[in-house]
Amino acid sequence: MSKLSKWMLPGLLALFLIFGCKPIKNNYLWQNEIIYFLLIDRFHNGDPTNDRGNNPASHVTYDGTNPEALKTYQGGDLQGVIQRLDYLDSLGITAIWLSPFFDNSDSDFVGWWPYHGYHPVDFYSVDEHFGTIADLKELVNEAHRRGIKILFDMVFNQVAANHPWVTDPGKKDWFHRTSEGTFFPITDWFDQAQIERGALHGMPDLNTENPEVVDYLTQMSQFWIDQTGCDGFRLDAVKHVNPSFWDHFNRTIHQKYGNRFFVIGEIFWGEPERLTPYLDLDFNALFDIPGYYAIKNTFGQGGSIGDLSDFRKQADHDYNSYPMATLIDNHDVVRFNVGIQSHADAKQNLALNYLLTSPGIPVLYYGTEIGLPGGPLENPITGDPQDYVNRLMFPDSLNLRESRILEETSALIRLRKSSPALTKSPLFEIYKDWGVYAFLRGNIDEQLLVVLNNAATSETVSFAMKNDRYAFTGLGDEVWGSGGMIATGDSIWVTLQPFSAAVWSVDVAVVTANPWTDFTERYTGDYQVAIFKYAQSELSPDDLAIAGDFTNWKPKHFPTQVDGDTLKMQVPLRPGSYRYKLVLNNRDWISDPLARFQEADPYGGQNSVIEIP
Ligand SMILES: [Ca+2]
Ligand SMILES: [Ca+2]
Ligand SMILES: [Ca+2]
Repeated sequence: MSKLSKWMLPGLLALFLIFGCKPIKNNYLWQNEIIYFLLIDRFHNGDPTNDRGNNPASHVTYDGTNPEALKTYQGGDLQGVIQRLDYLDSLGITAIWLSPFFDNSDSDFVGWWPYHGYHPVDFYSVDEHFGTIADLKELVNEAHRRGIKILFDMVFNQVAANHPWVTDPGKKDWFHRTSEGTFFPITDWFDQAQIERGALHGMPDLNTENPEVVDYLTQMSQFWIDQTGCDGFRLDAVKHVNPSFWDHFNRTIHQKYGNRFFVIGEIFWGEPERLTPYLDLDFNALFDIPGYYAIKNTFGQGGSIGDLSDFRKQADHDYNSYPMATLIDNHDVVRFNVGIQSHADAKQNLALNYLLTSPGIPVLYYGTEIGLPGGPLENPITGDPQDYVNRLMFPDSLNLRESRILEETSALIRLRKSSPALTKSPLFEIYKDWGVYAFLRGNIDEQLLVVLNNAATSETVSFAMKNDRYAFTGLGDEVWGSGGMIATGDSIWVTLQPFSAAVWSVDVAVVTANPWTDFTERYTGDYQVAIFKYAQSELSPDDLAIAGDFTNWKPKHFPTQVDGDTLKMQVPLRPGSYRYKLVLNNRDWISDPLARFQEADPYGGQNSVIEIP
């Protein structure tokens, strides 16, 4: 590594002025946190006497061969979380989001038990499988003693099918019902009124326009804050509740407990623009679900760094500097490592490198830090839903692989916590191509150059020492990873091992407010060209595009030749298995008639599948 002389001292100041000029929305009080999300039932069994709760049928031990058992309680409880607090403290996380602890139904719902906590029957008590209010208070106190904050998961959209209110004549108006008094399903996922009032997964839908219901839920929430001293709420199913409810609820809570009381909303849409209606409702942060898809597609499903950057650009516009909680997986999706045929652990580690070196409030799903396995959301043979396979019990002891992944994840968390630049500053792009991403994070004290290599091959790239956007004035030590950096003439050369990241301390003068750089058309060594054929004489090459995991599901054009009545499109792809559709005339999304494999898409149609060996 060669060091440069600091020939432009104003660099730090310029960077600060550019990075610092952006207005910060809401409050950033939680930007230093790293949140760990755990399902109480699946983390640790601290008290075997409560495993069967009020109904012995609620618990079937999972032994590795009976996945259906994962539809029942597995024994985890609040005492278990308390016993594992030292583990979480050493992992380095600073806050825990607990799955809902409310007393759940004592019976199953069409074969599924409410171990996850989202089917409450009593909002004022703790489920008997999880423990007592005393356990909950002890957990908050013990966490606080270690400097760890606690978020409760609040369920306001629905209750269990056998909640006593459902049959209470006095509570008839507490639910959204048809004129016949029945609940109705959500059938049109583009009809917002239906999304807010329909029965999600068949559960009775609370009438959150009714002032009695609003008061009940608000007072109940205050009860739990007053009882336990918890630090915030994760608010479930936000898009299924009327925005005016959230506006009122969040402002009421913040008025009484201050803006530091953290309320984070879950709006499960994949498109950044669908989050914008929720930006002015006084949440402290929202989950970056669209960002989850971009991360998964780029680091796990063959997407280019260009796709990730395109997402960032769109989100930067749509989120308008709103604080976002970032993630690589959670309990509602497959674990990151599912469906990745090769280098799954290395790819997950790189995704975590990106998560912990980029802006946002990182949220880790329990087990991700040890590479806990999962499976498809639908059983590939029966087609039945099986989200529970991504919710295995956290193991009591770790094998060598799990220990290694844990050490890598802990080290990354230490890196983020040791560098305020990684938590507080925006991202400024220096270089991007199909597989390599270089960006700056910086503040007045510290400037860092982060470089990621998303290829299965060792890669060397070069970029200008100085151009019309920035000027490097000094290259310092490598503070993370084991890359190589050399400055020659007017260029900086960086070499990175496969699926790896490195961070260098640098001095840079940034001379533009535009954080986006031009895309460099450079393939990494692991790209191959796949040919997609489409026989349709009236289409011109411009009329054919492709969208898939590997384009973050944005239609993309590639070089296309006409051969008789067949169009031949050349698409660069890296080894892996990918889902895609052809897009005709910028309008019609169809499965590929020539694909060897097809599989169901989430909308009742079919995705084509291509395997690149
Ligand atoms: Ca237990
Ligand atoms: Ca119960
Ligand atoms: Ca609702």
